[in-house]
Amino acid sequence: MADLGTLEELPQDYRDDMTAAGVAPLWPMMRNVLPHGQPKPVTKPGHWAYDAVRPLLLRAGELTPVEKAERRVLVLSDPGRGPGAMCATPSIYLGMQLLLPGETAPAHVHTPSATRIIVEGKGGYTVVDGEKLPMEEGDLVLTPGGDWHDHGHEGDEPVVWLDALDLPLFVYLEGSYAIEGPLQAQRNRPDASQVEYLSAGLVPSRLRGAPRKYPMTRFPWARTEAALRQMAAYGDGLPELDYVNPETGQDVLPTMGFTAMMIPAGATDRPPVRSTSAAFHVVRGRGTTTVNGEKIAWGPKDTFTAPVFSEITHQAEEESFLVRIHDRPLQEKLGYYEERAR
Ligand code: 1HN
Repeated sequence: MADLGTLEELPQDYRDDMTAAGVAPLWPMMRNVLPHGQPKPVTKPGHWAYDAVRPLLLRAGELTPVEKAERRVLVLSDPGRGPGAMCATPSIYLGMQLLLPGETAPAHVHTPSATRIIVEGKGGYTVVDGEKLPMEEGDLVLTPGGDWHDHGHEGDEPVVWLDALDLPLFVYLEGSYAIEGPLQAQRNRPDASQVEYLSAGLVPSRLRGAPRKYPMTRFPWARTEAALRQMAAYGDGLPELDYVNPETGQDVLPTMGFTAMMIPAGATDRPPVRSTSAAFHVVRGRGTTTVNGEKIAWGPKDTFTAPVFSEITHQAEEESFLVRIHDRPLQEKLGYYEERAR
């Protein structure tokens, strides 16, 4: 391996002249941006126990009216970047959002894509481009970049969901912005998961060739769980299901991917090392995950994260259902997604 030297080895007058000219030598900094063998992530594993976050979120509900907050959210900050970091991994932003009965969160549209996994409460809904999407525990709801969305609440208890956005990428690219607008008129019909895409393997015939870019923006949990259970009963290995666009079979969003996992009580999952970063949301269950030797003991509704290239081992104490949020779609588009055997 070449010894690339240090900045300090260079004469001070040369360093001053470079600074004045707005240039810098690459060689002393080369390994910072191109480490050997695999990346050296700044990101550290994070764990947000729902029991700890929930009271803080409810307090936000007392302190800050939704009209003032636009979105009432507590951001889950990557421990490697410290408090206030607007990301949980380099590509994934996570936040816990609270909506109280009768509240509405105003309509806006933005460049990043947003997704929700519903954590607790009944009666919440999101309107995405005029389509009203009911939010039930464990549902995955998409608001793809460029789609108008507002939230509402017709129930009588707090509704909480986990937001996952590809916001950090857009911030890095200086491409993140929003436009505000009036609440949307809602089409008076059930969402596409209950009509056109009610059944896996069936798509509406007359739309062939001209479907919406994001035809299905709600994935009801009940179906996901039923499918996982059937795979556990009749499939090989631990059941995992990827969420896909029913018209294309491709990932549901350009940069973020979602994988539902079931780990039976007592089972261990030891996936390959992946080049992706990941966030895990526990829909139900209890267990332990080690991320690069660091132990995370999780329970229902908790969220935890793993940096890129992590060695991850999950052990379920109880029958557990997790959703893994990752950036494989982005990495595949960039051409560097990789898995390494352990
Ligand atoms: C956003 O639009 C929502 O629509 C939630 O609920 C969280 C975080 C950053 C930027 C936009 C929402 C967000 C967000």
